[in-house]
Amino acid sequence: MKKSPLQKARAAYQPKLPIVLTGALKAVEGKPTQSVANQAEIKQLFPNTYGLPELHFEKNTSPAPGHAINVGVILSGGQAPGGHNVISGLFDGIKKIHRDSRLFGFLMGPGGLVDHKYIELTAAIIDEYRNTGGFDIIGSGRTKLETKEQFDKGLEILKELNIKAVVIIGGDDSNTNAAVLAEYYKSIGAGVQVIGCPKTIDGDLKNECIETSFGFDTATKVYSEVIGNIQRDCNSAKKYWHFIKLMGRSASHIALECALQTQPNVCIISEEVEAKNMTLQDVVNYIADIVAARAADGNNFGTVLIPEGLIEFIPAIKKLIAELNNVLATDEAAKVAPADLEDFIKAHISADNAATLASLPANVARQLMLDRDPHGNVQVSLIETEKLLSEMVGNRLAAMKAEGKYVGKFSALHHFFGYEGRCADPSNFDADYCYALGFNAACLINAGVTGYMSSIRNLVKPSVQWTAGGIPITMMMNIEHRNGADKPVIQKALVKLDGAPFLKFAAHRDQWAQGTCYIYPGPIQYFGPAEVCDQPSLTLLNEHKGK
Ligand code: FBP
Repeated sequence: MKKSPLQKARAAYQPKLPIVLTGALKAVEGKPTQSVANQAEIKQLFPNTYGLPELHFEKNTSPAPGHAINVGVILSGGQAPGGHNVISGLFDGIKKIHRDSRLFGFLMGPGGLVDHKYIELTAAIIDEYRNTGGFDIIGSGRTKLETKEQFDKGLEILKELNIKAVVIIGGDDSNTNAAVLAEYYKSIGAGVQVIGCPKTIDGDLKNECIETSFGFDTATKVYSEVIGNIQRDCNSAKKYWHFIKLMGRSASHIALECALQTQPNVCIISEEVEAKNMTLQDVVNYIADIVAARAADGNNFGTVLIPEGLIEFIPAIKKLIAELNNVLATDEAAKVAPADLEDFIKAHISADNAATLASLPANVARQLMLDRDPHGNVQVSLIETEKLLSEMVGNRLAAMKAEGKYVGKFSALHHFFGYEGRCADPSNFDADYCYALGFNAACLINAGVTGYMSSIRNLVKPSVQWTAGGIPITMMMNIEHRNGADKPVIQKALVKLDGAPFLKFAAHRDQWAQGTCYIYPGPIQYFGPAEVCDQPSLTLLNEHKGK
């Protein structure tokens, strides 16, 4: 594979492992845990893996000899920078336990386990991918692992390859799968451990014990660089409003982090829109008022950050989606021919929801009605919210002009940043964090546990001071209504409106709206002083300051 000069230099980067993971270690058990909600139901569904204690690793003075072990690894869901380092950390971790340990990668996501598609990840392959972005080492996919047939089919190949543990690198849905798989294999005495690793650029897989998901740091730095470049452009030409949609299926962590990094004129936070019970028109009016106020100062330009998931948080649309999901999950709907599905849906939803549906542009309504990913999520990345909002803002400004409330010119440009950042080479933070997550997963396997997520904490400190351990996945679960039924799932972490990152944004946003206070973060730096290269996200820093 031909490499760029930066790739060559970057390949030599040695991720900084937390000191606690560098020598012999022992697992120390904490108190038994409970799920975040619905304790009785989750306990009943996970009788073998519920209530396990948290674990943390400490140095050990009398290490036990390690045994060779075969491990499988799966990359699941959307790409996130650092996935290759989780795998290289895992590889180095199991090799440290015993040099004859072997790592197998299942291809194209959880489907590879079920379909028995895999490769052995040798040292030569791993070395090609250290510190690189992407998931191309084995590919990723969104197959949902949920049926006994899938689990049993997977077990056939695990037995054939003598694999004793599977590491699933994924977001909330994929780690839910990991918990279900762990429970099933334990219940039948399969002798296969399952360990999860917290991945997603969306940043919504986090809680008290998982400080951040990997990939968020790099992706938001890439988006912030480009937003900064756009801001410099618009402050130079002074003639465009840029409507920028940012990935993050549900929560607005990405938009909030980018706002903290770049200080745009407007940033919408979906969780606030929901809390204030705002309509789409309320959001439009809010933006139009800022455009008009800037125009009054002679500033006919600006930036608007829009979280990808906004549409789902507008209460009326959220209600509509919930009913659509229920209707789509019925046996009756399953029998309807695709061409007749829209009419079927319209005939089966309430009058209120039908009115909301009719108020939306046809392409948005279609997306909400028909497109779902395998986990039942609306594919919000396909909805052009940035264009929808700018069109509505344009209409609102025209009405304000007619009333004499707006004097200015409004010319909008549109951007969607998502795929640009998901496969970037990991920042030093993500390179170190991911390597530690993978290495730590090997330590959890060696400790003999199953149904745990790899947990590396103390992340605002230099990486050598990070702590390491494992969190029972059932601890993060609650019951939610998905695809027409109540299911145990990992609770998504939304932006907290009383949390330090949002409060910091809220305290400054009026000033950023009227003034032009842009920050231009510039590109990720891999070599240079620590204050330039090793800074964690502002979300993480503010959350820690707020404690
Ligand atoms: P994960 O939750 O699997 O990490 O994926 C996150 C994400 O990047 C979202 O931000 C986005 O909505 C979605 O994936 C898009 O996925 P796809 O490219 O498969 O449509």
